[in-house]
Amino acid sequence: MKCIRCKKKAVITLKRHNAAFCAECFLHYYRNQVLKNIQKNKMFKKDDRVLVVVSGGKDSMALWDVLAKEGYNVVAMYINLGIGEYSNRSQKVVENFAKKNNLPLIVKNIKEEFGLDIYKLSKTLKRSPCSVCGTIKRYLFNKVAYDNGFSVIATGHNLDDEAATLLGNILNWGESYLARQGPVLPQTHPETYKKVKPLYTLTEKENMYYVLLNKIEFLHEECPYSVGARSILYKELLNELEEKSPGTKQRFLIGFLENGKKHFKEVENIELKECKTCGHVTTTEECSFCRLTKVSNTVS
Ligand code: Q46
Ligand code: ZN
Repeated sequence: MKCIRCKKKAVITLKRHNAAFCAECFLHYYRNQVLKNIQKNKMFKKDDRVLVVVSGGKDSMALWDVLAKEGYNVVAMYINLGIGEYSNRSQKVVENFAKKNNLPLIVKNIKEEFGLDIYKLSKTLKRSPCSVCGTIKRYLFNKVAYDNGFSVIATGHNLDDEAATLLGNILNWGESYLARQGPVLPQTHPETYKKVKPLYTLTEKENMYYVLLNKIEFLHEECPYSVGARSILYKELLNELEEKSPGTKQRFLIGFLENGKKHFKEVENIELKECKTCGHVTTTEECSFCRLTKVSNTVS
């Protein structure tokens, strides 16, 4: 098969676009997609300070690399979640990349800095590790953005992630979630941040090709707590559909964003206040991060 752009031998086929590319033209297509997503959705400009959340996985590593190469003003942030060797290995990957490319990186360690243990907290509170982890990550992203004067937070969510989230939200008729789902989550308060997903039209596979072609080191293993997650089941189901009908995921997500989303409204108007302990913005008297820290002090 020939590359649709330069007619040289193709090495990558993208069935959903009915296209094939050589390595060079694939990278051109990839960069164009990212730049188009940023501009079309007014995510950020060249002079905005962007905090890029990185985990060491292929998606966030691809995002970090492409934004840095395109000249955006990015600083990466990595959180060591204290999940055994998985966390240590991912931290190494991220630190190596920053060092090799001379890029700024902020590292937070939830055990060492805050005494938080996701496993212990999830057992004590009878909550899933991912729900505890989500609370901690959301808080720290906002805190780091606030303390360091960033204007936007970017994450490596891809088309597969977004389509799986959409399927989950539809199966549960999560009206508020559906109203909010999209590549840009606007800022709702001076202390919360605009959150953007520049890779939302690119698949996991395309991100994988990007890191492989650029010889970017990444962590191949997934977080051990992701095993059995509902989102993985949704991804598998969507992959089956995609296999039989290429383009399904893209039609599902983009069709929703363009035609479906407008029919959903945020149900409640949440009032934001200051946490009585840390002063950061929250919906309750004390924010969930400070409550976790207190529980953690009683169990350790
Ligand atoms: S890191 Fe955290 Fe994920 Fe691991 S514990 Fe769950 S939420 S699966 S993106
Ligand atoms: Zn607080």
